Amino acid sequence: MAGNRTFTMIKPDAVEKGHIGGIIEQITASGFRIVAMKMTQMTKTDAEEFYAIHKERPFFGELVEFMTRGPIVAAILEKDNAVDDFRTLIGATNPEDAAEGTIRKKYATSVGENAVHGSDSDENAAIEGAFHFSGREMF
Ligand code: DGT
Repeated sequence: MAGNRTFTMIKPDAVEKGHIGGIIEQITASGFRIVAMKMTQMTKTDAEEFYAIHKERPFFGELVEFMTRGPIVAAILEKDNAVDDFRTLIGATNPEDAAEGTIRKKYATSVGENAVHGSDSDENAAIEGAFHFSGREMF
């Protein structure tokens, strides 16, 4: 049986620093299959829609500014227990709290510039994947 899916973005900070390869290597070495992947840049409208759930938070403007300042790598990943296992692999939102060996521990700078996104539920994984990819781009 195929595993279930999560959605990730390698964020602008990690792309700028040349960490795309290192992060993808760690993701695939951890048993995730890449279902879809592309480099793209979010517009302000895209980021406001993607992060609409955070629009009342004090850091919303900063978050939108950050997520649109350069390209990201968006991907859909497949594995049993994909959402939870991926959140374990990336580590805590704040890299200071992230476990040793996690992607955020290795590559993130701060709670705002935290290198990667990982969906927080199966439902959001499907919504976020569909935000970035058409059915023809999923394999
Ligand atoms: P993710 O995977 O990017 O959705 O992050 P989560 O689920 O680990 O963290 P969440 O949903 O609490 O926050 C979403 C993003 O908002 C987070 O990755 C970075 C940003 N963010 C959260 N707290 C702060 C903050 O205090 N300051 C700034 N500048 N950004 C924040």
